[in-house]
Amino acid sequence: MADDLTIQGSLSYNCLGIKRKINDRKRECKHIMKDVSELFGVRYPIIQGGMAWIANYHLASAVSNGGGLGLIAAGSADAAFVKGQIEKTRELTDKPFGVNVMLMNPHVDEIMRMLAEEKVAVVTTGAGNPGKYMSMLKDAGIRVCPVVASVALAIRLARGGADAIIAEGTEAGGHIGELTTMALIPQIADAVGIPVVAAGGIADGRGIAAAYMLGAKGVQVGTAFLVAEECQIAQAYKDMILKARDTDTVATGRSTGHPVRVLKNRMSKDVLSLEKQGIDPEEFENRMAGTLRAAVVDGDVVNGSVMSGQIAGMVKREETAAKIIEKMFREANDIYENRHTLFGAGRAI
Ligand code: TUI
Repeated sequence: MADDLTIQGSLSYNCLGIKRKINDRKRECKHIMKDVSELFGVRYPIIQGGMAWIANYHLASAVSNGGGLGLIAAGSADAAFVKGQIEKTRELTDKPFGVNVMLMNPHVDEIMRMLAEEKVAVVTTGAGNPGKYMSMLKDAGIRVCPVVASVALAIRLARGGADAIIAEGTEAGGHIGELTTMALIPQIADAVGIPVVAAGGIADGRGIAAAYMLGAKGVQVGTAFLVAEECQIAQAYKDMILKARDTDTVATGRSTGHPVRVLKNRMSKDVLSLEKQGIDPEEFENRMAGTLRAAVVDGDVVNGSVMSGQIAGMVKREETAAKIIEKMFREANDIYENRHTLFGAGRAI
């Protein structure tokens, strides 16, 4: 079975994370989703979602130490805050990690300059077009992986030098696009010549295997990491994720053109009603200000924005980030190895 990632020559790990001594001194992956593992220099082709207010140095370093690519979320913070997070992450891991930059952040220019100076391994972006920062980041040797929700933007950014495209379906939590993961991944995979990472609705091995079948070479996972032991959000937020059912999320903000998926609560009910009444977009933004922080930091899951993907209904256990990753990939490998022909005997009759 070809699924080994050789790390710094003398050791390799098989799909179960078991160390094996080998002679090859090259960094080399042989598994079928190797493009993304190799691109980031990580064992598992998984990126942790860059969740604003949530993805801090604790979570990012835990995911990177667990063999995935941990991300620090810049969210709405300034460059000094993000730089501090980078320094703390570097103290906790010597593995590659990245920073997610939400492009609606008012400090985005200074953050991008700081990231180029710090030469972080990977920058992912969300909620916009990062085209104007591409050459600065690339010149600093940074892997740039924009999150997109459409084929058109994926093509533009691939042409502009992106190293991979994170294609995020509307099942995801937080700021979302319109298309589902199922429809988006194959269309983007067909349209670009760089690796595609699937995001939105993935929380177990079935999701990884499905993403691969749709043309992705890696996955991004957010909601499942909300309940990682190293994720420092308020316990009330975690409990709400653990108790959520399949139909418990809703998208607020569709009327303003910035839809955001959250768990249903009093806040979502109120703002959806205000949207129905035709609330002015600026008033809407004011109404939403501080609601994510309220949920994440204060544990106010009644009046706060409890951002979550649709897959929350399947997230039932608090575990370490490393265990979450290992389990997902063990499941994915089992599915892949045990696959049979999907119909017939493999020959047209
Ligand atoms: O960015 C995210 N998810 C986020 S960011 C965030 S912070 C926030 N807080 C309050 C209100 C709004 C945001 C919470 N969740 N995901 C990545 C993502 N990007 N999903 C979809 C997109 C996207 C959508 C349209 C990217 C580009 C795009 O088109 C832009 C263009 O210019 O064409």
